[in-house]
Amino acid sequence: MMWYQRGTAGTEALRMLSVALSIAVLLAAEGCGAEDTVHQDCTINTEERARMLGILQLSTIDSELPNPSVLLALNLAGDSSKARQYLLEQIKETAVKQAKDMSSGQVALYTLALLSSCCNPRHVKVHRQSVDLLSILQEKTDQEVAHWEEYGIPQSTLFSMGLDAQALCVVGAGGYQSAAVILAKQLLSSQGELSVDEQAMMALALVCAYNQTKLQDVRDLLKTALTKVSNALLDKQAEGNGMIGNIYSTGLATQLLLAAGKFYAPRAWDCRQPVATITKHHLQQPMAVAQALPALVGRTYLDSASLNCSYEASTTTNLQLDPILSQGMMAEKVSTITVKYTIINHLIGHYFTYTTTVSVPAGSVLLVVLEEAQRVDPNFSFKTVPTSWGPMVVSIHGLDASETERTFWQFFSSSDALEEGVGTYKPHNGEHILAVFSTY
Ligand code: B12
Repeated sequence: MMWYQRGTAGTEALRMLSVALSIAVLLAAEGCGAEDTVHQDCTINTEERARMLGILQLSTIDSELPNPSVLLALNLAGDSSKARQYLLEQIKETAVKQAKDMSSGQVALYTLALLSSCCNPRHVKVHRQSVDLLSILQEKTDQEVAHWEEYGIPQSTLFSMGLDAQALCVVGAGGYQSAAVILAKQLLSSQGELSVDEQAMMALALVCAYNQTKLQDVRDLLKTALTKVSNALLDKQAEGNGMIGNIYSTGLATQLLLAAGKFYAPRAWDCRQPVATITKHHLQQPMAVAQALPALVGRTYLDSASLNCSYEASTTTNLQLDPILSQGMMAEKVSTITVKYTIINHLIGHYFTYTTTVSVPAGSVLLVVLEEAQRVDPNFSFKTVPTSWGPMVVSIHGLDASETERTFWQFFSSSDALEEGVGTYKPHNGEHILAVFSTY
């Protein structure tokens, strides 16, 4: 039985040929490298690719948790460094030990990361222990669907459900159709309320599902949703001069526009615009780089199962850290800034509002402000958990965020919601930061 299929091939014959070739390569090799054709006009230059790969490679040593999005990006960008190999081993070990306790979206990312490394997710084996990641993913996706049917919301996030359906579809496993139909209906009924990131990940799943399904009414539904979303993202690109949503969602939206060409045809897409926008920004955060890089090399998550896996001699990339950033950090050390910080709960239980003003070294990230506030006044006590995007604040003043209640601590600069977390956002002198207990 075929355990995976290419999701984006143009014709049936080409798809079958591609599947056959990929399986042959898979049987012959354990590693990977990618050599298919990509949109040459819309790919980043060699220097920027090397800089981004360097950040990802370095993150494999730095991070506490192995990050499947990083492995996926390294593979889609054709990296064959030792760092990639080291991360692959860590991903396999973590999958075997922890997959059952992960969220559905995490299992989906592990599946895509392993697929793109030409490892069979049905049988991940490390030190005589093994795990069937696909069965776990199928079970967790069924739970997401059941939760949706009962409460009208996913157990985790729509973004994760998009990843679940993508992984199951790309692998050719089935069991993603109900999720795809839910995602399509949701995109049609409330596309405007969803973030660009969510729309892109949900719609990418639909592209794969559309290419695999023969049921005419399902195809019609998926086509309508994909036409709506891809056109909406093209409109956003035009409004934002290349930016689709914000800088962190532009890469994911570009993936969708790469994969969904036939759904907005004959409308033209200037793919150079978002690529130039992201390149100009010189992303630094490993997770931001990991989500942006696939589109910048002309690939999407749907290509995970069709990479040409063959080990070449290991290549290492010289890490080029942004000189402006390091100079800036040195200059900023000399002075201090003052930041006003307010915490508000007007949502549940005993309402509270506390405000303080703290001084921290200029150039400090927001986390330092929170730590200083907590040090001088225990009312500002807080807790964080490590995530793929860095530390996430999960509790302030003893009030915990809850996935079941769908509550979280939302951060603002005056009235504007922050677009980065406490581990990377750098407040300026005189800024007013607010943490507001909110729902999503
Ligand atoms: C769903 C979502 C949320 C949900 C998470 C709900 C949940 N428990 O599942 C909620 C609403 C809580 C949320 C909050 C925030 N988010 Co958010 N979120 C997302 C989104 C759309 C999908 C994440 C996901 O499901 N991933 C799939 C799963 C399988 O992967 P995962 O690693 O397990 O995902 C976890 C982390 O992503 C974490 N998380 C979610 N958002 C953030 C943000 C930060 C800064 C951190 C450290 C962690 C984190 O929660 C996920 C589930 O546990 C992403 C989009 C994206 N491009 O990744 C944005 C995204 C990650 N979020 C973002 C931001 C800015 C925030 C906030 C800082 C917004 C704010 N102004 O307060 C807050 C976090 C504040 C805090 N308390 O520290 C940015 C991060 C950009 C950056 N460079 O740091 C993203 C990329 C959106 C964007 N394009 O701007 N988010």
